[in-house]
Order: sequence, then structure tokens, then C-alpha cells
Amino acid sequence: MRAAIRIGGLAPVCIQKARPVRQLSTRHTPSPILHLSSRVREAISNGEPVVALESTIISHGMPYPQNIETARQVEAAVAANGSTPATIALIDGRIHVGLDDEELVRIGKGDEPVVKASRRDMAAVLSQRVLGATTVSGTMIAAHMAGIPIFATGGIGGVHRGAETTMDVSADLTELGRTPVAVVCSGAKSILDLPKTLEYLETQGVPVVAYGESGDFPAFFSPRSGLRAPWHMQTPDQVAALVKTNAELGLQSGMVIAVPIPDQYASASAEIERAIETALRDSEELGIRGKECTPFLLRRVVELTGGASLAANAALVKNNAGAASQMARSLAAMVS
Ligand code: PSU
Ligand code: MN
Repeated sequence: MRAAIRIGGLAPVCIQKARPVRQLSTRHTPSPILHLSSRVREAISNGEPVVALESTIISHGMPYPQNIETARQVEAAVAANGSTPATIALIDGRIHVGLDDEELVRIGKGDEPVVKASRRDMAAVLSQRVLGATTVSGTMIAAHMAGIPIFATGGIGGVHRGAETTMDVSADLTELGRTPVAVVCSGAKSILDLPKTLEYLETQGVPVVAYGESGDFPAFFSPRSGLRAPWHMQTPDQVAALVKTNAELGLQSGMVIAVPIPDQYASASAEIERAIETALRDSEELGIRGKECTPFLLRRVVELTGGASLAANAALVKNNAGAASQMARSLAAMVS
């Protein structure tokens, strides 16, 4: 008997004998709440590789106008490596998968309020028809609904420092435990408690893969955190095989594929680390809590480093997008 597996979401993929994904995907009625751009819809129905991209990094992760410039360049990096980019946001009551330039500007310019939307906020943002930018958790949900198993971003949320008293653990981590999407990122920023973040991911059953030469879990601005990742892979095919096997097992959990920042951009990391310490002290003094915490820290670090962190941030997201695009191509070739 053939094993029908779901890679990424709505389109079940038959792994023993190739059947066109196009044919299989018609079994599902598209959800009225999910709006795919024509480019993304076509790519998915042709079984072509697609990479999901988040929008909170645009609305809350970087200042205007660098946020929109970076978003465009990240999409270009996906395209240059052979996959179709699908930036995700919540617009006019629907989940948009694949944004046009006007929509990117709407999310990034700040002319109207944009809600940072994690799993908790999805239904409220959509039903109340407010503009929403999806975090890693929100984007994973949307990508899975659309049938996109690979998603690229800068960094995931994690266990915050001091979580033993604040209980501030990002919804990204529980989402990784329940939604089968691979998140290609540069680990997590050291605004977070990285050892606890890795512990939490283990509890949630999430494989964390150090991708590239080093087997260290990267710490966003620096290629190494000093913490070993449980897995180490070096090629797109290895990651594609992991994603495929995760689906064959029927595991409903996700994966973290951690790509270190390219060396040439890692030079400012000591200066950035100092800025992070200052930003953390500031957030404590000001009593910043909850969903405001991460955006506050990101903003403060950019201010304190005079933009050095921003250039590094943009470079690593683009690099991750290119790597994710190669992984998506390998996966598409394996399941077609
Ligand atoms: N880390 C970054 N840049 C970001 C984020 C995290 O370096 O833009 C965003 C992502 O959207 C992530 C979210 O999913 O912040 C996590 O927020 P919180 O810590 O509130 O869960
Ligand atoms: Mn939080």
C-alpha cells in the first residue's frame, strides 16, 4: 500500500510512486479564509518549491524603510535560488500567502496600526478585520494550511531571560511542537536564554539542526553560541530528507534549521552583545512585559548600535532565505 503523507499541509503527497501534487491537492476544498496569490497558488499546484516568510519581522522587527527594502531582498533571495517566495500577513479578514508590493508597504510603513499576531491573536485579528503581521507561530500555522513545509526568517522567539519568574516563553516554541513546518533561521537572539530555549525545544520534541560547517547552535548575530545543537547537517538534501521523514512519520511537530550568520557580517557581534545587555536592563527598568518585550529589545539594540545590528540582521535573513530556497528545491525534487 502506498503511504499518503502530508508534507506541509493541505496537499497530501504520495511518496512511493509519484503522482502529480496538482491532482491530489484538488481533493481539498480551499479554505475561504486562506488567500493565495496567483504566483503562490500556481507554484503549489505545480509541485514547485515555495518558501514561506513572516511579516512581524517587517512590522515590528526592523525600522522603516529598511524593513521593506529587506523584505523585497529576502523575496529576491528566495527567487534567485529557485523557489517562489510567499510572505504571509493577515489582511482584511483573510490570511494572505504571497503579498504584492503594495501589501508589503502596508505592513511595513506604519501608516496604519499593525497587530503582531501569534497563534493567540489569529482568530481575533481575522474576525475583527484588523491588519496583522504574523510571528513565527502565526506564519507556521498559515504555511501549514497552505501546504508550504519550509519557512525562512531571522530568529525565532524563545525562553526569555528571567522566565523562571515572568513565565515569558514565546509561543513560537509551542508552535514548533505542534505544527510540521521547518523554520530556517539563525537560531535565537541572545536577548533570550539560549540554554533554556534549547531545553524547551527538546521537551516539545523539536529537532534542532545546526546547518553548515559548525555543529554549534548559532546565536543570531554570532555564528556560535557555545551550545551544541543536537543535530548537524551540511546539505539541502539532508534537510529535505529530514522534513520528508518527519511527514512520513506523521509527526505533527516542526523543525528548527539553524543557519549561522555569514562570517563577514559577524564582526560587530561583540558590540551588539553589549547593546543587548543594556537593552535588557532598560526593559527591566521600564517594566516592559508580554508581547511588547521582543519588539522593544529589537528596537533598542538597533538604536544602541547605530544600525550595525540592522545590517547584520538583514544579511542573515537574506542568507537564510537563500538556504531555505535550496532546501525547498531538494524537497520538491524528492517528493515529485
Ligand atoms: N527575533 C528577531 N526578530 C524578530 C522576531 C524575533 O530577531 O522580528 C519576531 C518574530 O516574529 C518572532 C517574534 O516570532 O518576534 C517572537 O515574539 P515573542 O518573543 O513575543 O514571542
Ligand atoms: Mn512573550
